[in-house]
Amino acid sequence: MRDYFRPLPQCGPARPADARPLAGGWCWFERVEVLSRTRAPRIVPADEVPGDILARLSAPRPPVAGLAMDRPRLMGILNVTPDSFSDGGRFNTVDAATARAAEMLAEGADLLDIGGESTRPGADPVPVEEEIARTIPVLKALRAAGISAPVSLDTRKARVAAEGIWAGAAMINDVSAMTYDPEMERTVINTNLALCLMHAQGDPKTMQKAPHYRDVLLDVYDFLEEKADKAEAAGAERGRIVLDPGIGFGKTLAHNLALLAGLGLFHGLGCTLLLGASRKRFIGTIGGNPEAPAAQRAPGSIGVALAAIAQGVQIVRVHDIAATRQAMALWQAATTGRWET
Ligand code: HH2
Repeated sequence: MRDYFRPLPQCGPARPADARPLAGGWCWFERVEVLSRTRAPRIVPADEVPGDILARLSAPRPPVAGLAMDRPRLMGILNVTPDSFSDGGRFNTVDAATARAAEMLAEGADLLDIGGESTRPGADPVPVEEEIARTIPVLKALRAAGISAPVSLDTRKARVAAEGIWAGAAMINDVSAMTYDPEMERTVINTNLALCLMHAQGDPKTMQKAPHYRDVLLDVYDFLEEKADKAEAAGAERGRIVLDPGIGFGKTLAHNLALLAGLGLFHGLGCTLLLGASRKRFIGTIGGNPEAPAAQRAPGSIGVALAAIAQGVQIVRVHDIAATRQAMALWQAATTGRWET
């Protein structure tokens, strides 16, 4: 049985000379938790980690969708659907979506993620023509409006991705990690687009019916490693691949928390990391008001985003841009004791 190495991330300025950068970013580490499926965890100095894994843990990540990964980036969620769990029906005309995109960018979003198919628990798949009709006119309208910020297209379908690539998408965000549509790999690999591969157990319709793992953190790690290796073997450079543990996709509250607490582990895969926890159900549950509308989960969502950033996650996918941007600025200033404008 193999060992897994989770760096213990730190962000403060009192940094020992032999500390290593975490993914070349704002965190550093000098100790690592060694995890295994058969033995109790133990903590060791970083220089006991095998050289290839240590190199992956510390190497800077190349820019994603034209954005340098040396600071945390905010991905603004733009669901052009009638039925998304927190904002369905609000932005599903081209004008409303364009206005929302401009608003999120003005509030400090670094990139946008347009989705035309809800993947909330219990959701039905959307026919491909319908998904194209929802998303591509929005992408074109953003460009026509002179909005040049990078846009990610949240789709599991190769034909939607292909249309998005023509319309100027900078990233394809596939929550099925290219397992839903056999044509996806062929469609995206030979482009130079960023490619987000997310872990999900089961499909949206049934994924929350008794999800089960041997060890959720290690199982998700193995899954993402396999998918990243497969994409790389097919021709995608590792620097283009973005990995996401898929909070809420076939996971109980306990599974979500184990992943959130262990996020640093995934840096060992040598890719940029993305996290999407915004307004998800567990935030309402832990926040003490599970029945309140999802739009009231911004404070808890920000708590999770900051916890991810404190573990070196480079991209956080959020609905509430202005509030998250403010929280990030204050987290950074309070952690480093410096304010950089
Ligand atoms: N979550 C959702 C959709 N896409 N993509 C990534 N990479 N990671 C995520 O966690 C993720 C995602 C679900 O959230 P949302 O888009 O807000 O809702 P809906 O699926 O109902 O449209």
